Order: sequence, then structure tokens, then C-alpha cells
Amino acid sequence: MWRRLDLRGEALTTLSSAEIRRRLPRAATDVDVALETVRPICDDVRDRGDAAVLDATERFDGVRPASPRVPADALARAADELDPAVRAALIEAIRRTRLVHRAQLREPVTIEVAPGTTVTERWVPVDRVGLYVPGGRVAYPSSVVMNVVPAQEAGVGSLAVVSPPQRDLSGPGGTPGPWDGLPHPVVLAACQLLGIDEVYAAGGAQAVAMLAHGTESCPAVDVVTGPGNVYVAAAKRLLRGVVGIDAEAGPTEIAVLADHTADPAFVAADLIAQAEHDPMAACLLVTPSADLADAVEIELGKRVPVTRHRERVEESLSGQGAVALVDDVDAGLRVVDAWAAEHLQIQTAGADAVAARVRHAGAVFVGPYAPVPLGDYLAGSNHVLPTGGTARHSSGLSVAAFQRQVHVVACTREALADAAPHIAALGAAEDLLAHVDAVEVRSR
Ligand code: HSO
Ligand code: ZN
Repeated sequence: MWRRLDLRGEALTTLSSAEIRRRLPRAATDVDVALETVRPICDDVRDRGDAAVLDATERFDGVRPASPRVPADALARAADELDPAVRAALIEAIRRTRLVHRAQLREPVTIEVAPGTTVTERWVPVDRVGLYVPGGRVAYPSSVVMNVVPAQEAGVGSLAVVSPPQRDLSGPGGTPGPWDGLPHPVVLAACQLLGIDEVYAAGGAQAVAMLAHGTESCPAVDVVTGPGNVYVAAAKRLLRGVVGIDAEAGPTEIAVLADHTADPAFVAADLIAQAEHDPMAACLLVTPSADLADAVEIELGKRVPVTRHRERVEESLSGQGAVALVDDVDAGLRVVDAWAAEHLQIQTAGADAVAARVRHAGAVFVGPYAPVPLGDYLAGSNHVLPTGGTARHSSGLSVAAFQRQVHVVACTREALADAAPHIAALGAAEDLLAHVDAVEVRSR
């Protein structure tokens, strides 16, 4: 059901990271192809505003709301009808996520680089953000928390949440029910719990374009964040520059680095949990223990047939699932670093020390009792994480996505005079003599 890769022996030591990465499976998503699909949609939203958003919504989501803006009474109703256990869980998730993200805030720092010359570095929130919450195959109220909390903690004043509308035909005789044309009610309830009153029933490229260009009902934002499908990623790529974006999310993925001490049932359950997100999800086990590889395979054989989203899981595991056998945990670390997983689990002896050596992963989960769903929902860490190997150069969502760092330079007359000869030398070297003059005019 999944492939076995043998990375034991000499081979690994002679391969570069990029070569190791190429040998490991990962679904190929072609954002460039999707670009051509989303370009006319984004242009249409730019030109025709709400009408174009609603047309695209009708076409792709099969439902046409009266306006993209979700009415306040729908938010209130969603919160009233929220299951108490889900409410309690969301409140605890919000509390923990706030603690972690508040700790990311940086005070301004002033550095005196020479007597009389200071550079102050301060972090300034953007004015207005748009937060994308997926709602296609699965609705993600937890993603409301993961986007909204960092934006709020960063100090952003104006927040808009977008999430695709659902078709609800639960009314009498298959007529539209109370949630027809609205985002998933638990998504709405999560917004209400977080104090967000600006929510739009829009998804896909049309939602990103609405946020980026602005429409009659939705003023343009400065930054768009949040995960989505390939069309959302393509729209972000197209509109980057018109707005700031966090990252282009690809299919979710997990790597488990485990040795003979790992519990095969835990490992199999963790792989299946990631695979249930998406048939394109990539699940990788890296282990020096052939016994563990066999035992995990047996566990998968037991668990996959009875899992709720069996088809997705089977497709994911047979498409991009693999176990890579390595010589030892050190070699395993090279492999998982090369792959740069969105989620990396360490289930080895001395897991803390192994985890401390990881260099490339979106988030690291240490030991047998830190499964990825803990991070998805409740650890307080962010679950919007870099996919597709981009963990080599990018981070998960944090307050930094919603702020800019600004350098503030101050200098006294005397300090400028001290710096003048150096500026004159560099200005002359670049043949920019007006630069030199702008300093000298101050010393006359
Ligand atoms: N594992 C997903 C996040 C998520 N899981 C949301 C459940 N809900 C990608 O990081
Ligand atoms: Zn998940």
C-alpha cells in the first residue's frame, strides 16, 4: 500500500540534500497551471466587485448568497447554537494560542552604533488583514483561531475572515436550510467567540481577489493569510504585491522519525491522521528499524480499512506514503532535514536531544505523547505551517506575518560630522556626489 525506500549504506552520505529530497515522495501540485484558471476570476473581481464574487461563488460553490458579507444575526445564531463541548474546546484553544503568540511580540530595541547615532528597530502592525479559512472538503474552525489570534496579538486593527459558503438543503422537502449560503456554522461561531464581526461567505480565488482589490462590501486589505487549495495558492501568487501574503500552502504532510522504541500503533495512527486531510497529503516514516517498519505496516493494514475517511487515506498513502529505511537515527535526521516536513514527529530514544538537532521542519513534535493533532487544535503552536519543503526557508504563521519591522534612525550634528568622511568616501566610490553633498551641507 505504500512504498519502501532503502536509503541504507553508502548512498546517503554522498547524496546532497536536494538529491535526497528528490528521492522522497511528495504530491506535485502545479500552481502555475492553476494561475491560468484564476487569472480571469481575479480580473473579474477587480473590475466588477461583489457581482463577480457572487458569480464565481455560484459557479464553484453551487450557492449564491444575497451578499458576500455574512449578516451579524447569522454570527450570533451560530454562537448560540454551538455545541457546549466545542465552545469549551475553542475557548481553551484560543487561550493557549494567545499565550504563545503574545510571547512573540518584540519590544522596540535601540542600538547606539556610535556616540550620538541610534537605530531603533520597532515592529508596526499592518492596518487591515484578510484571513482565509478553508471550508471545502472539511471546514476548519481551528484555522479561524490560528489566523485570528496572531493578527489580534500583532495589534492589527481591522480583520476580515473569508470562508466558502456551504449548500444547506436541510429545509422541508430539500429546501434551503438555515445555513444555506453561509460558511460552516462552527467557523462562524469561532469568529464570534474571537470578537470578529466582519466575515464573508467567499472562498477560492474570488475570495483572495476580493480581499486584495476590495469590493463594494469588502474594503481592500493589506495582507492575506491562511491555508487553502491550489486555486487559493495561485490567487495568492498572482496578487502578491497588490497585497502581502504569508505563504502558498500546499497539501499537508508529516514525517515521523522513529526507532525500535516507538509504538507502531502510535506511528500508524499519526500517519493516518495526516492522510485523512487530503488524498494529496504526504506521509513519510523514516526509521533505522526494519522491525518497526513491518509493524507499522501491519497496524496500517488494521486501521486504514476502518478509518472514517478511508478513501482519502488510501489514496494518500498509496500515492505519497513511504517508509524510508536508514542506517541510524543520524542518517534519519539527514533525511527528514532534506525533506523539510511541515510536521515532523520524533519518536526515538532520547527524543528531546534528537529534536534539538532538527534544522528544517515547520513544527517538531517530540516524543510519544505529542501527536500532530495536539498542535492542530490545542498546543497553542500555530498550525498554518510551511509545506512542500518550504520549511527550508519559511516559518509558520506568527505575529510577524502581520507586522513590519521599521528602522528609525536618529543622529546628532556632531555624530553626523564624525560619520561624514566615511559617507564621502562611499558616495565618491559610487559616484553619487549629491549624497555626499547632503551630508556636507549640514556642516557648513
Ligand atoms: N494538520 C492541518 C491543520 C488542521 N488539522 C486543522 C485539523 N484541523 C495542517 O497543518
Ligand atoms: Zn490536521
